[in-house]
Amino acid sequence: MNGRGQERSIIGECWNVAIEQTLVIVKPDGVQRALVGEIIGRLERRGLKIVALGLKTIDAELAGRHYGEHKGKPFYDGLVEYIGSGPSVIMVLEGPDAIEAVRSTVGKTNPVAAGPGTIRGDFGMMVGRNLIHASDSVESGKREVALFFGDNATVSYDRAIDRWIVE
Ligand code: D4T
Repeated sequence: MNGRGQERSIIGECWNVAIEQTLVIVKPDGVQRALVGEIIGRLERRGLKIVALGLKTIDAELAGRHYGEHKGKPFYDGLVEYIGSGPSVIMVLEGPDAIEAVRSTVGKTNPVAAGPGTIRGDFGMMVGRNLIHASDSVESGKREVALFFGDNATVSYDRAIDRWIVE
């Protein structure tokens, strides 16, 4: 049993919690507004580990594959134009319950509705300039990591601080 009275089940080095990977994009407005360090810093300080990272302008073909579920919606064309309007910083973050941890740090899709203390709530004003993308489920995380980085492109390594983050 661990300190919370739960059965011990080790997944990686983590008790009872799945170690997940999530795809995060600092969108072109985040890059142009010089918020890359601030945004990555918040996620790193929370405890997430960077396991892949790059800078790239997302072309219409890649945007179409990433945002395929939104094809036909009124905001789709503007979304594709915005996401391709300049370079984005694209990364894979890893950690216990990483999908939920990152989504809660990012805040609601519309920055005006996102709580203070979240990335969108602190830096955004409009849904069409909401600074950051984060995978919304384990399945979409896997699909998006493969879409942007291909298979086996993440780097596996240990950090000395991990034992102070993961029980
Ligand atoms: P992403 O995918 O960018 O992380 O955003 P969310 O996961 O938080 O939200 P989403 O998939 O519902 O929307 C994708 C993307 O479309 C933009 N958008 C959305 C927009 O411009 N107008 C809208 O009305 C909606 C719903 C913002 C995010």
